[in-house]
This record gives sequence, C-alpha cells and structure tokens, in this order.
Amino acid sequence: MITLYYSPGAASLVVHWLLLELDVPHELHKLDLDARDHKQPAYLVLNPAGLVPTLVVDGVPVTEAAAISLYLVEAYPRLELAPPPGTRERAAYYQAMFFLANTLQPAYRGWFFPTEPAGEANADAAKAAARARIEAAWTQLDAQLAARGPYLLGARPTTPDFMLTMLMRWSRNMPRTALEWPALARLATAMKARPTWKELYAREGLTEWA
Ligand SMILES: N[C@@H](CCC(=O)N[C@@H](CS)C(=O)NCC(=O)O)C(=O)O
Repeated sequence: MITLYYSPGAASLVVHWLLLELDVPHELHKLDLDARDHKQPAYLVLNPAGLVPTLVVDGVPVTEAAAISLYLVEAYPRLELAPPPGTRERAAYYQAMFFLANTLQPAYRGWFFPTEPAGEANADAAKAAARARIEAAWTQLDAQLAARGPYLLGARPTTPDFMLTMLMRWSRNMPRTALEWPALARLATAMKARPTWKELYAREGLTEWA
C-alpha cells in the first residue's frame, strides 16, 4: 500500500509523475500548505521536517523527493529509468541527481523564501543570490545537454530528467525562465510530451506551464 502526501506543483510533483510513469498503484493525500497541513502533529510524525513530499510505503514513511524518486525507479524497474549499478553511466546518473537535489533545488529555497537566510533586511540580496545560482545551474545543464543530450544521460530519459523538468517548471515566473536556454527548452518539450504529464496536470489541478 502506497500513499503520496503531496501539494500541487510542489517537490512532490516528480514523485507523483514517476508513480504514474511506473504504473504504481497508489493513493493521494493532498496537503494545503497555506493551511499549514504540513506542520500538523500527525504529518510531522511522518515527515519531521514538515516538508512535502512524503511517500508512505506499507506504513513506513520515505522522505526527500530525490531519494523517493531513486527508490521508486528501482522498486518498479519497468521503464529502465536507471543505469545498472557500478557502471560509469550510473556515476553520471548519481551526479545528475545530486546536482539537482543539492545545488539547484536548495537555490530555489532562497528564491521562494528569501527571508530565511538572513531576515527581512537581507531578503533582496538573498533573492538575487538565489537567482544567480539558479541561472548558473541552467547554463551548466544547458551546456551538458547541448554536448551530450538530448537527455541528461544521452539518448534516453532517466530519473534526473523528471526531476529537472519539475525544477524547470518552478522557474516559470522568474525574470529568466529555464526555457530561455535552448537545450533545456528542447528537453522540457520532450518530457512534457509524455502522456503522463497531462494526467499529472489533471490530477493535481495544474494549468501553468502545461
Ligand atoms: N529536500 C526536501 C525539500 C522539500 C520542500 O522544500 N518542499 C517544499 C514544497 S516544494 C515545502 O514543503 N515547503 C513548505 C515549507 O517549507 O513550509 C525534498 O526534496 O523533499
């Protein structure tokens, strides 16, 4: 029995998308972040950080969007979204996932929650720094895709392409969106053409960046 605790468009999106891609039977539990559902005691038992997503597998919570994604593609390997362990492709796969989860995703925190690093007085500077880090990541990823694409690991999509698409989506209202980088735009078009993208949008009630 699998339940995804999610909020529309949040870091849970990549997990929800992979559940659909991998055809994993699951239930959805929607959290209203404005109502602070994710800070309620019952949810904090599952996810002590009070963040979205959490995947509960047979009663056991798994947290961290990237970790959940890596787990799912191994537990449900039908699409071969991960190269075999111990190969050089696997190293590139880990590198891509960790770059997205350790560098790009945290930079968004500074963009969306700019008072966190050093209070209200420094929010503008925090936001500018976050924007610079995000745009530097787009430049780096775009160069990689241009040289060795169309997907992050070459010819076929793997787990980090799903994670990257979610992260590109988050840039849609920024001064420069990820789609201004041509190889990223091509990747987004290819990933959004997957039939599950439409289903994901319908299920989460999303409209922007369709
Ligand atoms: N490292 C965590 C980060 C998750 C995260 O920051 N989620 C955001 C939504 S995109 C959240 O729960 N924000 C609510 C808050 O910070 O109160 C993961 O990848 O699962």
